[in-house]
Amino acid sequence: MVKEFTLPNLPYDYNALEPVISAEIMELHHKKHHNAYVNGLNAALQKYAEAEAKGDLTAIVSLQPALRFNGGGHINHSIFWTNLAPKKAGGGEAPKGELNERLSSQFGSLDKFIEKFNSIAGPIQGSGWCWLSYCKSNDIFVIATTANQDPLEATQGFIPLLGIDVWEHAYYLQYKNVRPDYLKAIWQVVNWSNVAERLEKAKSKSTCCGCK
Ligand code: MN3
Repeated sequence: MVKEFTLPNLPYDYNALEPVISAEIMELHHKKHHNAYVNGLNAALQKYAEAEAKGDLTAIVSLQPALRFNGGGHINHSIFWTNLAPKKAGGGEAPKGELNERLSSQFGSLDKFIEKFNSIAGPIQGSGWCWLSYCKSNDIFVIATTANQDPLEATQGFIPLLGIDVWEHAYYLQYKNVRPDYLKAIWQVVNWSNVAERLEKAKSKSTCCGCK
C-alpha cells in the first residue's frame, strides 16, 4: 500500500490573515489548490507503484512530471502556510537573534532584504515561487526562484526557509494584476519565528544535496 499524503490543516483560520490576504483567497488556495496537489500526488504515486510492480520503466519515467508538479505543490504550500501568521500571533514581527543578524550582515538590513527579495519575486514570469533559502555549503542565505511547483531543495539544493507563492491564485482575487502590491503587503504576516526554526534545522542537517 502506497503511503497517502493528506492536506495539512492551516495553523490559523481562513480569515486570520486579513486584510493582507482575504479569507476567500485563503480558503480557495488551501481547500482547492493545495488539495488538488495532494490528490494529484497520491494518484501519481499509486500509478508509480503499479508501474514499478510491473517493471514498466516507460510508465515510471512518464510519471516524473506529475510527481514533480504535485509533489512540489504539496511541499511548497506546506511550507508557505507555516511561514505566515496572523498579526496577533506574531505575524510581521521583525526577526530576532541570529536570523536578524544574518539578514542584516548579508543584505544590510531587514528592509533592504525585503526590497531585494521583492525585486526578484516581482518579475518572475508566469507561475512560481521566490525563496529565502540557506546554502549549507557556503553558510549563506540565497534568494532563489523556482518555476511552477518545482520544489527548491530537490531541484537546486538550497534549503527553503521562507517561500512566497507568486502564482496568480495567491493574490489575484484581491490584488488583481498588481503583484508588487501583494509582495509589499505580505511581510505584515510573515512568521519570522517559523523562518528562524527552519534556519536552525537547516544548519543541523548532515548533508547538503548539491548547492554550489
Ligand atoms: Mn499556491
